[in-house]
Amino acid sequence: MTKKAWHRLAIGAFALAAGAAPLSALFLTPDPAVSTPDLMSRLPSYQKFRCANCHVSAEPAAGSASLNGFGDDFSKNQNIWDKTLAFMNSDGDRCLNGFELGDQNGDGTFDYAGAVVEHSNPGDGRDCSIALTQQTWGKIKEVFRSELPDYLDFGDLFADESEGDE
Ligand SMILES: [Ca+2]
Ligand SMILES: [Ca+2]
Repeated sequence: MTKKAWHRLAIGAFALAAGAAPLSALFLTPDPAVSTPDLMSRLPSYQKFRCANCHVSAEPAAGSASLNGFGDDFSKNQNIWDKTLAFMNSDGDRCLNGFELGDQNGDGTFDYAGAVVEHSNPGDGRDCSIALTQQTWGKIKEVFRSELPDYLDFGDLFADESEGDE
């Protein structure tokens, strides 16, 4: 090979390397927008809120991929969904993460029959509503009344509300 050919080859190799560098950086950089689908699929359910289960933004990009409380806890838990994470309440509402994602014991299996969909968002403290209306509460008390063992006094159980009932 002539000196000129070597020179051309060197330039070609350099150009190739320079062109490939940004491409490899794209795959090697831990870009949340790239890794999110894989991480998301580790949750027991994610169809409804998708990215918003873990991210502040529903459409996170490189510059706006901040994690919400649940995303933070998930990350601290090595991105593993388990019992520890299921029993935490990352967003501080009235529901544990496991309840919100439909896997209360954190074994990775969705607890309910039918569509595998989140009950609510584990990273949004405003959305977990247990539909406990006055009517539902009445039903619960009815069940307790009928199931109450003899040694328990119903009045003790609902002491704060018994004034109006009697
Ligand atoms: Ca919660
Ligand atoms: Ca929530």
